[in-house]
Amino acid sequence: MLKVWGRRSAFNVQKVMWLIGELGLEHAHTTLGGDAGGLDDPAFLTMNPHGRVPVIEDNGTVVWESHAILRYLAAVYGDTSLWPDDQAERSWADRWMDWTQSSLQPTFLNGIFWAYFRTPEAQRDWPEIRNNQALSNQYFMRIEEALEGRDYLGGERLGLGDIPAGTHLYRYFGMDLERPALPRVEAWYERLRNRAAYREHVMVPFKDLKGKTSY
Ligand SMILES: N[C@@H](CCC(=O)N[C@@H](CS)C(=O)NCC(=O)O)C(=O)O
Repeated sequence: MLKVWGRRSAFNVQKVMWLIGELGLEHAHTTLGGDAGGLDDPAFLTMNPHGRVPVIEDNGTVVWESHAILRYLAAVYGDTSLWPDDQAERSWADRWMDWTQSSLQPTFLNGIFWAYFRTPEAQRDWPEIRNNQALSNQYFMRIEEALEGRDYLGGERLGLGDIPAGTHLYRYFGMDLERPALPRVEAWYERLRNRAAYREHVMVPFKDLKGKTSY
């Protein structure tokens, strides 16, 4: 059976759990990381020498790095609407995944969620937070534009390209931030919230992480 290691509150784990839920894959989940610790356990480091979650093991194959896991699961268990066989269409999903990991995630998740929400008030670097907020809002405007004429970033149906960016929405809309008008992003978020797997694995309350600077 598919095995997954990670904690439910971890952003990168949520992406993977969301896809596992969408695919309806039977799995065994071991909570690891954060207060549960265990990332420096030698047996775990044998699987992922970086000591980070998520990690999966599937029929003897160990995969770490959330986006590598998403691609592995989509290739093995998904259909072509999730991650198309056509290389041009697939590259559309890949672009949104890679852009999210290299641009949106460092700016929003590290630059706001960590630097603002998870940092005690007295330690906040406001100029840096404001820069990241302006840049994040620009990035969400790029998504707003990309959603013109489509229900999902993937097109008519949920695709792999929706998962990393879509995982941000619960925190982006769940914090007291100034946001530009984003009607298409809000409609996309509404569609995602109508999906049971999104509600179960991404909409994990995060209030207890406020001011918590350690994992
Ligand atoms: N690039 C990696 C990042 C992995 C990562 O940094 N995971 C965090 C959780 S989101 C972690 O393991 N933190 C230590 C902890 O949870 O204790 C990925 O996408 O999987």
